[in-house]
Order: sequence, then C-alpha cells, then structure tokens
Amino acid sequence: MIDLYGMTSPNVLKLALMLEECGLDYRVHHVDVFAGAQHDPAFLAMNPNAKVPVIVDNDGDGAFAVFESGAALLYLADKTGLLLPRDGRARSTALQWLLFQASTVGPAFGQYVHFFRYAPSEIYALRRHESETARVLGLLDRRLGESAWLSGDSYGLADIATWPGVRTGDAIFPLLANGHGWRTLPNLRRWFDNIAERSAAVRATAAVDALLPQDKAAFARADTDALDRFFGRGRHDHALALTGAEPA
Ligand SMILES: N[C@@H](CCC(=O)N[C@@H](CS)C(=O)NCC(=O)O)C(=O)O
Repeated sequence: MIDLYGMTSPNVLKLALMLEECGLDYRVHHVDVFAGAQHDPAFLAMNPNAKVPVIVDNDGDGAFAVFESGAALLYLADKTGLLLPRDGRARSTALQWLLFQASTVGPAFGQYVHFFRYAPSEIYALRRHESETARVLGLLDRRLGESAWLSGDSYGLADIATWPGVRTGDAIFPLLANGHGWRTLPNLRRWFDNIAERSAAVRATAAVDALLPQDKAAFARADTDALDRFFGRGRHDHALALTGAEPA
C-alpha cells in the first residue's frame, strides 16, 4: 500500500496517474497547505522541502518516503519495472524529457498560472512567464510531431509528468497570444486528448479532483497572514528571514 499526500495540484496528479497506470494500491491523504500543514514536523520528516506530493511506500522493509514528484515517478517505475525503458538510448531519451518537465515545463507553467491568478497587474512578470510558457508549449508540440509520445515510442514517465500541467493550464493557456491558445497546436492536442481517454487517467483525475472541496474550504479559511506564509511574502518573506531584516 502506498500513501499519497497531496492536494488538487498537477504535481500530485502525476503520482495518482502513475499509481493508477501501475495498478498499485494507494490511499490519498489531503494536506491543508493553506493552514501550513506542510510545515508540521511529521510532514517535514517526509519532505524537508515542505511541499506536496509525497508518497510513502509501506511495502517491504518499513515505510519509505519519497518527495519531489519526478523522483517519486522514478521510484515507482523502478519498483514496478513499468513505464520507463530499463537501459540504453530509449531510457536516456525518456529521462531527458522527464527532466525537461521537472526543470523547465513545470516551473514555467507554475509561474505563469501564479501571476495570471494572483497578480495579473504585474504586467512585466505576466508577459515574461506567458512568453516562456508559449515557447515550451510550442516545443512540446514539435516533439509530439516527430514522436507519438514525449517518452519516445511508448507512453511513459515524461508523458505522465507533463500532462497534469497542461490540464491545469487548459483554462488559462487559451488566452495565450490573444486567444489563439494551445489547442491550436495539433500534436499537443492529440497527445493531450489521448491521455485524457486512458482509464488510468480518468480514475486518477477523479481521485485528485475529489480533494477540491477540501482545498476550496482550506483556501476560504486562510486569512491574509496564512496566504502570505503560503506565498512567502510580507512577514513570511524568506529573504527577510535569511538576513534577519524587518519587513519595510
Ligand atoms: N518540485 C516539486 C514541487 C512541489 C510543489 O510546488 N508543490 C506545491 C503544490 S503544487 C506545494 O506543496 N505548495 C505548498 C508550499 O509551497 O508551501 C515537485 O515536483 O514535487
């Protein structure tokens, strides 16, 4: 049995997708990040970076926690022997696209969605992250024009890692370039729709979307100070904490 700690976020959905694809038994635990549950000592013992998702594998020699969604995907691929070529160039190709997601796609989408939702008046930042998001979407579309899957010839970890972020951006990316959004990219759209139809994806999205009422209630409960803590601003600005300075 695997425990999955999370909320309704693309990084959490990656792991639900993987667990469903691998047919592993898992249970989902909601983490109230708006109340700071990710900073509890018990959670920090699983993830010193204080973020979801975390998985805990209870099979074998005692419980083992894995943080960072990409590392957790690799752990599950190693555990099951599924969705990642074992060696050679096929493995390298799959890892290149997996690490591209972790290092570039995820941060680009995350920053764009953040400024779009929470600070749309910050025009320079919004445009900068929109531009980078558009570049990344175009690159993914070109890759999917030459290969059926990001991972190579078969569906695999890089596809599982990338799909949830496109799903989350689905409501926002249409506004890219004055309304000519990502769905005008034919290869990316084909890939996206193919994954959406997989039974594992249907089950995984249902499992993660079931957390939405709890996330909405948690967000509604969060006061200004709690949101400042979540976003690392105001008196929770980590740059101030680092230097011991007082907020201006
Ligand atoms: N690189 C990390 C990113 C995890 C992450 O950003 N998690 C967000 C939700 S998507 C979170 O827990 N935020 C709470 C916080 O930052 O305090 C991963 O891929 O696991």
